[in-house]
Amino acid sequence: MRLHSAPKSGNGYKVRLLLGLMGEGVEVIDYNTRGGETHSPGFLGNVNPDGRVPVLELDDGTTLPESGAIMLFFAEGTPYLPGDRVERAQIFRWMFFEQYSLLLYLSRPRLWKMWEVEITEVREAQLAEIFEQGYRALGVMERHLEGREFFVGERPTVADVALYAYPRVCDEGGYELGDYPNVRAWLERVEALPGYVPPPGRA
Ligand SMILES: N[C@@H](CCC(=O)N[C@@H](CS)C(=O)NCC(=O)O)C(=O)O
Repeated sequence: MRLHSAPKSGNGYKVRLLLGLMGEGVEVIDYNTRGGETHSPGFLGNVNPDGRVPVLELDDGTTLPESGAIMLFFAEGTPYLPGDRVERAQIFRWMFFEQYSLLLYLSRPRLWKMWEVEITEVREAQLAEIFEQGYRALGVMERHLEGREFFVGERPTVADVALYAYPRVCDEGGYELGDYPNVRAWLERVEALPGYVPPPGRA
């Protein structure tokens, strides 16, 4: 199996973190997403028609894009994805929340900083909206974590791994977590798990 990824990809990091926590590893092939490598005809035709990483390539050549799908593939049959129907549905709920309400808002300011994108007036206005939505999503997590150690049940699941990646590096885009003590305590709880792997470029 091979994981197609990119060095600074938060979505690729989610998969590497889950594998680390599970005591497993995978061969990683890194692309230069900024240079457009994931939009070459070869990549679009053979790896992912969406032009994005991560993509898991199975030994028989089957390709599986989307960090959530890849994590569910690896977590099946482990404590990271329990068998109980309600617990599973709650895990999916948080993974869908991460993709729709959190990911883009937390990743975009970081990406623009990393790529030194010029902040025009239009982008300035977009950033204000992005930060508003990003802090709203962090507020949802903060409220849910009140009195809880992890997002679903009493122990870490694939939902925690999915939700962890972008809040952990959102300071690189200018977010501050000072008003989110439950989120900060939960980040530290994840960091204390055996097999924890730090995000790219962070100790
Ligand atoms: N929903 C996808 C998002 C994947 C995604 O946005 N990947 C970024 C890297 S973190 C990418 O490949 N960007 C390159 C591009 O969009 O051209 C997932 O969770 O895997």
